[in-house]
Amino acid sequence: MYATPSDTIFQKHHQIPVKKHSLVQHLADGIQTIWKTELYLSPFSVPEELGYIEGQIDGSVLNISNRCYSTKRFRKLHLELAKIGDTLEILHCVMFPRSQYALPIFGADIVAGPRGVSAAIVDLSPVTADGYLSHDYALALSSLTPVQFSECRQLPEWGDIFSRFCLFIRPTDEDEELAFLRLVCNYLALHCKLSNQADPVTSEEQAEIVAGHRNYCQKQKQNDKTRRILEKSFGTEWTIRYMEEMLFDIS
Ligand code: BLA
Repeated sequence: MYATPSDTIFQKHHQIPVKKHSLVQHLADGIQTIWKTELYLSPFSVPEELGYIEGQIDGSVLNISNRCYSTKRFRKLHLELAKIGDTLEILHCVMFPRSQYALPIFGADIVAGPRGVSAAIVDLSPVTADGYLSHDYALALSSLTPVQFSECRQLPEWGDIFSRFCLFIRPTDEDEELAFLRLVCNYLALHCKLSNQADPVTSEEQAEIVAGHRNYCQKQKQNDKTRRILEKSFGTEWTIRYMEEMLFDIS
């Protein structure tokens, strides 16, 4: 399997280590390592009661752990791990830039069930009015070694927020899981490097970026698959609050 896993991430609330799907665990490790290596992390205060959450779904325990940071150019780096009984594991990661910077939104999601990973997605999504990534991002992404996956999945209707570099697949074996892991780490590393060089924009450009962030969050909130899982455990009202305040808050 993959190299140097750490079995202890996100387990401060558990006496017994929780076994994670290896792709989920390795990507969680990889994301945090890159963040710590490439960025200067500051604390981010997670809304009260939303850091670690436990509920019930169809008789199984659902638990969600959130880890957040902020940096000079990102108002919120968010890594969430969710586990539903022994059946479903989810990794959710979004990096929200501060609106003074014309930076794309890094997003990744993995959904792993008993029959393996059903959905693995990564993107650097543009938020400028023209809907395109800047030249430096497009060049850096185009320069990555292309990877072939056997099952590419179709994006839902709300997925028009994603760039042409968005990868949405169902990995069919361990090699493809590893290739996905490497690709996400490459996207993330180049994003951290390019973002470290970004200068603030004018207030006019900032207004456009705020609109782009708003659109990104609105579209993500149309993902009924996410909503349904949360609603089943925690009800409609809580889910609305969680999606608005924790997953896709505007600022
Ligand atoms: C799909 N997201 C899904 C699915 C589930 C979740 C169960 C269906 C899996 C499948 O079709 O095989 C569930 N995802 C969650 C939950 C959380 C979560 C409960 O993050 C959090 C608590 N979703 C994101 C981000 C992206 C994203 C950041 O949160 C992309 C950058 C994408 N998830 C995404 C997409 C789908 C998906 C595009 C497929 C939706 C569809 O096919 O309709």
